[in-house]
Amino acid sequence: MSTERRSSNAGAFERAQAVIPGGVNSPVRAFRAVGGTPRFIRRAQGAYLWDVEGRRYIDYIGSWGPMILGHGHPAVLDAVTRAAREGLSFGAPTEAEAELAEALIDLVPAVEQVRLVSSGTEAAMSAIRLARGATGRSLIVKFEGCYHGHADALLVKAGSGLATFGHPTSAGVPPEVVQHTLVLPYNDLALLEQAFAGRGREIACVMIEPIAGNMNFVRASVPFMTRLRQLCSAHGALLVFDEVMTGFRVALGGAHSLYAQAIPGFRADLFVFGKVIGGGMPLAAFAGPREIMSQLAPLGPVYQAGTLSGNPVATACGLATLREIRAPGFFDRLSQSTRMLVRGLLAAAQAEGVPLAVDCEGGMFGFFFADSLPQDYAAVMATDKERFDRFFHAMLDRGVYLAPAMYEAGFVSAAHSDEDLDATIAAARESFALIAR
Ligand code: HOZ
Repeated sequence: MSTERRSSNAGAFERAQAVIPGGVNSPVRAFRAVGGTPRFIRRAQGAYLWDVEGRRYIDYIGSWGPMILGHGHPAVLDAVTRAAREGLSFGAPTEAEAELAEALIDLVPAVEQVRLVSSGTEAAMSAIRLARGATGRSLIVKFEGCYHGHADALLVKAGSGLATFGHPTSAGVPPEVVQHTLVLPYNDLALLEQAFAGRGREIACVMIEPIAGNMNFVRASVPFMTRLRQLCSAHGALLVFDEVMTGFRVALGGAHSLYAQAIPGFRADLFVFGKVIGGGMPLAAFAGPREIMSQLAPLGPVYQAGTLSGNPVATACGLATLREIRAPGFFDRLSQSTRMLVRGLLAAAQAEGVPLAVDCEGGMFGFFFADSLPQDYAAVMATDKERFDRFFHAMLDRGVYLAPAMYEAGFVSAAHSDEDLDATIAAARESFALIAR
């Protein structure tokens, strides 16, 4: 293998494709939705990524959400290296795990106990098992376009990579495994009412991305969430908030804090967290009230385990990240940056006569080539994909790294400076001009 071949994106992709299916270890990285060659990343610092060809990009993926402080934050690196020197993994409990659980409980008051795991998939899968164990029921409800990781029972009409590939349900998931999964359209009150009227007593839980980041950026409306909570309570079903993307990202208390502000007495039952709580290391969690969480082994009959769960290096990384985002004014500044970005994108699109709809919350944003914001998966799929794909490549050519599919949210970090945002908006203006033709 020549050095020259290894130091081009095309060469790196060719090499990877020979030994890794599709050349990637997670399908959305392969640029299949937008076409072209994925950038192979060599290093990252602050708001930037550098590929193997030495090109710099302003990064709006942030490892799909975790890098809220930007890359290589000194306090995080320091905590990680200190922890690594003490030991990489013990397979035994540590005090830091309780410290991280305490931090989560402090930030999300609806949570009383936390179990740490290694990925969002594992957390969502475990939350479903817990909900089924705690209620003695089998049926779970999810929404079209929401993606809760790749556990079999949840891989039905999902967003993210499954939307990209036009196969919303994966092969290899036997019908018997998903016979207990009911999928409803997002934000559709009438069908929600109908599902509960018909099968309410069978429903163990309803899992929802409160702001769906796996079909770009679609909020559950307040009336929808209000009624969902009422129906779950009335029928003894648990409401599970999947905050893998939104947790500690759209606000310090996650999306839950936004709905709790908007809906008097609102409280989800179980939570799924990931991304920001690991700060870029493999760490996720599921959490809820003591009464439900105590159904888990070793206390209760619901089994769940993991060799690397609560890994000391990942835990140190998560703790250091949470410490930083709790600094006074952190979310005000982050939200201001994100708003500046989306307003700039909108103005640039309008200046070039390109229809664009934008939304954001905290450090997470979405934009659609459409006249208005979609409310469900079908509407997201009806937005202008061809325009998105051309825009994506025009931005990439100008050194801006957006998610390579119109089904994904974008992320701003604390490391994005006003100059970075201005440069992005300038690149967008040129890109909109190009695609307007
Ligand atoms: N949920 C993320 C994308 N929407 C995960 C990234 C991945 O699938 O690689």
